[in-house]
Amino acid sequence: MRPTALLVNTNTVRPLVAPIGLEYVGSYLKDKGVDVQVFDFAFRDDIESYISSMRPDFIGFGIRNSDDCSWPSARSFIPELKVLYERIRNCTDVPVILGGGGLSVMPEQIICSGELQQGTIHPVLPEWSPRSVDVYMIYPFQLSFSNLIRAFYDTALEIITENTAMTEE
Ligand code: B12
Repeated sequence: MRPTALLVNTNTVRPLVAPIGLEYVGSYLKDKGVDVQVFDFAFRDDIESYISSMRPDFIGFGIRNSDDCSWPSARSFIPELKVLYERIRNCTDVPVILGGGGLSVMPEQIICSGELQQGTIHPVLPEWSPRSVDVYMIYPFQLSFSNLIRAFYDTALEIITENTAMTEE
C-alpha cells in the first residue's frame, strides 16, 4: 500500500499567498510514490476530524512565516503555531515534520528551543542550517551617537550575542 502524507499549511496571513514551498514538497513526495493531501488552515479549521478520517502515515507542518518582520506591529506567529502543532500532536502519534522558510531562518532561537532541549523535536539535516550573516547598524551621522541610538545598539548587541551563543552551543 502507498504511504500517505498530510501536508498542513499553517499560513493564514492576509492577503494569502499560495503555499508554494509545501507544494514543492508535495510534488517530490508524489514522485516518490506517496499519496499526498493538503490541509489548509487558511480555509478550514477541522484538523482533528480530517486526520482521524484520513489517517496519514506522516504529517508535514509548514511554517512559512514565524513573524511578520514588520514594525511597529512586530507580530509573532509562534504562539498560534504552537497551538496548531499541539492540536495535531494531541490527535495522532504519527511523525510530524516541521519545515518552511519561517522555520529555517532561525529554528533554534525562535521556534523550538525548549522542545529541542527536551528531545521532543529532533533536527533533521542539521548541515542545512542557514549561513551566518554580518549585521550592520547605519544611522544619520548628524544625530551623533545619542542615548536613544546607544540604547538600541546595546539591546540589539545583547540579543544578537545571546542568539549567536545558542547557535554555537
Ligand atoms: C517571494 C516572497 C514573498 C512574496 C510572496 C509572493 C507569492 N505569491 O508567494 C511576497 C512579497 C508577497 C511576500 C510577503 C510576505 N513575506 Co515573504 N518572502 C518571499 C521569499 C523571497 C521567497 C518565498 C518563496 O516562495 N520561496 C520559494 C519556495 C519554494 O521556498 P520555501 O517556501 O522556502 O519552501 C522550501 C523549503 O522551505 C521547504 N519547505 C517549505 N515548506 C515546507 C514544509 C515542510 C513540512 C518541509 C519538510 C519543508 C518545507 O521546501 C521548499 C522547497 O525547497 C522569502 C525569502 C526566501 N528567500 O525564501 C520571503 C519570506 C518567506 N517572507 C517573509 C515574510 C516575513 C513575509 C511577510 C509576512 C512580510 C509582511 N510583513 O507582509 C509577507 C507574508 C505573506 C503571506 N501571506 O504569507 C520572511 C519570513 C521570515 C520569518 N521570520 O518568518 C521571509 C523568509 C523573508 C525574510 N528573510 O524576512 N513574501
